Amino acid sequence: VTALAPLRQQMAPYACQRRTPLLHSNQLLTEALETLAEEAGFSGSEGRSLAFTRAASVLKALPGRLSTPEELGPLPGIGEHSRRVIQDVLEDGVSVEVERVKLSERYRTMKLFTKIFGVGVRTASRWYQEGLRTLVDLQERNTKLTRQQQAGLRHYEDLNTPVERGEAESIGQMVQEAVQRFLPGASVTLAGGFRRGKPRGHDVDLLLMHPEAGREVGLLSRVVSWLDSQGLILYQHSQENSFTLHEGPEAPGSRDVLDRFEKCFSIFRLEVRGSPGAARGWKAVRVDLVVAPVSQFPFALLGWTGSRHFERELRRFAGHERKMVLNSHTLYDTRRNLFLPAASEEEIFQHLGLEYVPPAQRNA
Ligand code: DCP
Ligand code: MG
Repeated sequence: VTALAPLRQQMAPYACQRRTPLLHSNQLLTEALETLAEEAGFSGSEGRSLAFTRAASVLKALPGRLSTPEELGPLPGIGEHSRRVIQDVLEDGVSVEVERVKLSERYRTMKLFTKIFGVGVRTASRWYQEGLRTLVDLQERNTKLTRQQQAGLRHYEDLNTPVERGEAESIGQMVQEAVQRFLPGASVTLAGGFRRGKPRGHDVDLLLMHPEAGREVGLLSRVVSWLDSQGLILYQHSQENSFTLHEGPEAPGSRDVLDRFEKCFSIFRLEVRGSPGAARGWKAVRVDLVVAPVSQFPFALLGWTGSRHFERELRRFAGHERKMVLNSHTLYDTRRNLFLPAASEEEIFQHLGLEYVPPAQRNA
């Protein structure tokens, strides 16, 4: 009962105060809780979803395997419902509630639809309500699809086949070569899950920047046009930079947008040998290209490395504990009314009064 006790006592309340490795000892439990988090998200219950995500995240930071519910003790961030699920899985190997969710028509359909590039919970939910159940239904009933969703449907299988690290690295290299053609000295950084050490992921997140301020302007459209002319791009839509300090520190964090960097959401055509897609010789891969001005780069890197829960917790910690506004562009101190510049991720953690957490330990 006491095996985990000493370390449990050190469990800090915010995920950004903890070290969360990629591999941990409570996979069965976190999968169950994350299924419920996902299902709550599908139902629009953001609060419930967050509670399950938090509980799962705490378990990921435990130093060992939980074997009895008692070992949990008064661990922070694990509510009543999550405890019940944990107890069920520990005692019976499964949670009846989770198994029921996984089998439910609604959950399965929502999962199928939200796995289409460009389809969020709201659209999937509407389709479900309209009686649509399969990808074939979407085609047969002539469901209105955006250009993005059409591409998502066309490449559904490839885009739901994990991207391997090697594939992410070759795409990074392709982009690096294109970048060098137009702006020598610019850099391409692999962010997202791969930077946290994940061996595979759902997409490739790349940050572009140049060490001299302003030189990055105009780079992305040239790079994308060139890659396109080489037949390497199957789909893309770009978004202009819309960040300005004059909007005030809150603007970039507004609900509807993740950040305001110039970026390109794309699907690359990646040559592959060996499965999958081997027969065809190529595979469709989701790639996000993001351009960060050098002064914002550490914030962009921190924001795009994730995990999503780690990011959410960083921002919550900054706001509640420090009265600061953190986003992927800047850090603003509302007590002193000033922006806190940073030349590295380490400096951002310092400003926040947090111990530095390296990317491999941000798998919250
Ligand atoms: N991100 C975020 N909020 C979003 C989208 C992205 O905070 N709405 C940040 C955190 C993510 C990172 O950007 O870790 C990349 O987003 P992904 O959705 O690609 O997530 P990962 O790269 O972590 O996972 P995967 O392996 O599935 O790509
Ligand atoms: Mg990613």
